[in-house]
Amino acid sequence: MKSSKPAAAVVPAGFDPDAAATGDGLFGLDTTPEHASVVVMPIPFDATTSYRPGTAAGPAHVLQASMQVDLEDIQFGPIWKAGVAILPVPKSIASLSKRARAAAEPIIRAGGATPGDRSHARALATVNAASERVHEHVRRETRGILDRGAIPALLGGDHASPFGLIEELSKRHPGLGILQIDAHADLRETYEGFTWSHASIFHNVMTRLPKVGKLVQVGIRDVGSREVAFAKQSKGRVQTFYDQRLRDMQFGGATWTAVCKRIIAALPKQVYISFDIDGLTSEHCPHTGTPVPGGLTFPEICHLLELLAHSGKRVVGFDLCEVAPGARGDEWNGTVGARVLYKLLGCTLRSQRIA
Ligand SMILES: [Mn+2]
Repeated sequence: MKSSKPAAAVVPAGFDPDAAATGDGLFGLDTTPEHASVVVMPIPFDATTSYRPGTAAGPAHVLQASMQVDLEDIQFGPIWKAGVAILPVPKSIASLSKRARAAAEPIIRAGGATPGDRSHARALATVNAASERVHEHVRRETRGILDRGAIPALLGGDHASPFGLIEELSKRHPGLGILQIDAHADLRETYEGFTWSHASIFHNVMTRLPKVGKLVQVGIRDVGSREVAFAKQSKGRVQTFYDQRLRDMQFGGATWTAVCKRIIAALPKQVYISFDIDGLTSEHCPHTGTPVPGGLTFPEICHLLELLAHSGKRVVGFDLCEVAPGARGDEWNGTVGARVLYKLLGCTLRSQRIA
């Protein structure tokens, strides 16, 4: 186990953070992964998004939009100086996603796999095997990043993509807490027959990863009865702050600061953030897989992240998932996603006293 800080980021001589982006890395920087404090893994995988696919294009979309993000951050300062890099978008995962998606399509159209249907069974096996290959890829990349002493982050892809990252981090930080920002609980045992559905990520995490200490869910506003029961039966290991209940606290006079402090108090010392873009209000993510009315605004999220960064908790990694480009190249989701990504980086680095 290593916890050494990475070598100081190498800022290219003459780099002007206020000029138009010239590098082709994240946020127009040209920091290499070897010199970065945070390394982002792009995972262009989206086999099971049931309502509207497209998040496989998320990493490229966010990367492109990130060129327009101004680098001085009002909350977290010059985040970029800590060294932020993204790995190349893996073509093997992109083509795996296409094949898995093609296999999943008839099942999604049918509203789920029919028990006893042989072609469905074959398709499920194909999709499940593809998902496991993604997890193996993510585990391997995560180990490489952690062994260099850097902080791992993941840019999805659908919300099933970060399973391998959470697994590796929970091994190194037993008792790890997860802060999940999401419209959906993602606690379904399986969804439409897929073991690794985006709607099952936290059921898989909480049942397969015993070293994860706690899941704190925020912004949830679309759940099934078995998901509610699963959270209730978890004896406090899953704590859900439903979107409506957050609003009720505010309608009753609680400030957003007070609400955020309650959320942060529910987390253990070591924290992983899993950010599904649909946790935000749908005007922030009109093209995401499954938008739901209600949700958090961008300034509310920024306030939560800033309080978390200064709370004494330590953010050890994060993911941002379900960002999808719109039809005809609409860039809005990418624009929001790139800014959320910069804030997540700022929160993480500040919590570790790096930025
Ligand atoms: Mn989700």
